[in-house]
Amino acid sequence: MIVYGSSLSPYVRKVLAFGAEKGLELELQPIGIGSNDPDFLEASPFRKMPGFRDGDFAISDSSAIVHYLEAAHPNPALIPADPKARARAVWYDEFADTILAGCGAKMFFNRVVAPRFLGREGDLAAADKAESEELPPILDYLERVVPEPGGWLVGESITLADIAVASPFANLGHLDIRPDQARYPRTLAWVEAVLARPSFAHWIEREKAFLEKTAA
Ligand SMILES: N[C@@H](CCC(=O)N[C@@H](CS)C(=O)NCC(=O)O)C(=O)O
Repeated sequence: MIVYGSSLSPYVRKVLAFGAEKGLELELQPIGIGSNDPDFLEASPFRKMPGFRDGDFAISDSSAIVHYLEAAHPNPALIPADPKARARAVWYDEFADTILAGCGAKMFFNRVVAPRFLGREGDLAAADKAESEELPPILDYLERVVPEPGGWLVGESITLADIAVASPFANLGHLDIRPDQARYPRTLAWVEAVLARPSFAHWIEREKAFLEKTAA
């Protein structure tokens, strides 16, 4: 199975970590923003990463991809079957993809992607505003819902909820932004625990090396 994109995208990283937690072999085919690669375009007609291919089946959108993987490879289950637990996992995935990653993108895109990879200035005022105004209420919310150390967002084991919500924190980490220990102790402990799992750590180490190599 092929994932098209870069693991620097929180959506791509989410799919790669989800696959790794299932013990699946997903091959990352590097694709940059705006790529015209025909195989990527077949999977992702609007050029959003990740694209995905399993033989002659191609699709895009990280959530569509993880639901496909869950249905095709049910064990270990990463999307709960219980109706309420499933709804909560889907909520956290949606929260992560829109609210959290949307806020994180304003920082990561404007401070890293635009100047370093697209050769243009980022909107640093928008990045600063996202950090000072948008991020705190998101972290306040997470601090209320994140479990005691050793726990998971939904149920008794890791699920899509943990994977989706933790993924954008890797981008914040690349910007040296971490939840404040005094104000967000549960969130910090939970983020660090999820991102330290081999399913994430493998990719985050590679990203760090790449970012160091491409630093001005
Ligand atoms: N809802 C999509 C979002 C994908 C997305 O926006 N990916 C960004 C990278 S983080 C992208 O490809 N942007 C390039 C563009 O918009 O042209 C998903 O979950 O996969």
